[in-house]
Amino acid sequence: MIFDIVTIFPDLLESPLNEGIIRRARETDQVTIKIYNIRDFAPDKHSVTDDRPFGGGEGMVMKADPLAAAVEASKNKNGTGHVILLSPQGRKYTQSVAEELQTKEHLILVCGRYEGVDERFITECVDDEISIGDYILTGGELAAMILVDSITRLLPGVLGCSDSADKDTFSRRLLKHPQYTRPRIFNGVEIPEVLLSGDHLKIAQYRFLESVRRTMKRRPDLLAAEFGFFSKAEVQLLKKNKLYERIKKLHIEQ
Ligand code: 9D3
Repeated sequence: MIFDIVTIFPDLLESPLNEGIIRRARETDQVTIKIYNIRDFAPDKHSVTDDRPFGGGEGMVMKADPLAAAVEASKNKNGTGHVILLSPQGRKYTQSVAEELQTKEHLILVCGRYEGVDERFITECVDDEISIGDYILTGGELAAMILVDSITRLLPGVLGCSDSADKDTFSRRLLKHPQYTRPRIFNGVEIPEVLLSGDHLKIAQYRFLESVRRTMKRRPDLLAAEFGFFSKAEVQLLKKNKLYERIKKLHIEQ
């Protein structure tokens, strides 16, 4: 997978891309990441990348021509690329969007700044516009990092078996159950006794129920969507713990 990132703040991206799993994926050539400084593609001698909006108003708008030239440069080296503008006006980023983008060979991530970018850059050069959620950032750089991070970990061979928990029979799209490690007592608080029982079925059932309870409390939307996807054994366990009817109600209400 090739990620090309187009930004006016290349330094902002250096260290997050040079640590941990992303660093290892780069070192083993599972991903190639190149950063393009928009300033280098500004035609005038002062490297101007923004200007005042036609029609007046607050703030500055990113100029179309330097952005287009930077995107062209990233394409020339690698053939084609799927051009994504990170912007508050984009479609909302989710795990299923990450899975969709993982199938592309070359992503060009364009980070907006200021009040926005010239609309003609979007209509002429951009294939896809993405927002990471309903909160206000100062620019698209951190959003681009979130795409790189979440897509890289999906690539075959990037994660070891450490992520196998994702495929746990008893986990799916529920929130993770609480976890504990040594010491057995912290601040006078003991760990749940069942975890010391050595009874693997009982432990799996305890964890499943804790996941369901936590998801019910914090993310009822996720739990409602899971209704109908529980196994026979899970349904039995949920009924025994008076959770089944509550989840059914959530599902109907949603
Ligand atoms: C103060 C200007 N805002 C008016 C309400 C508009 C605005 C312009 C540019 C708000 C944020 C930004 C910078 N944000 C991004 O470039 C961005 C972003 C975001 O702010 N939230 C969620 N996802 C993204 S992706 C890019």
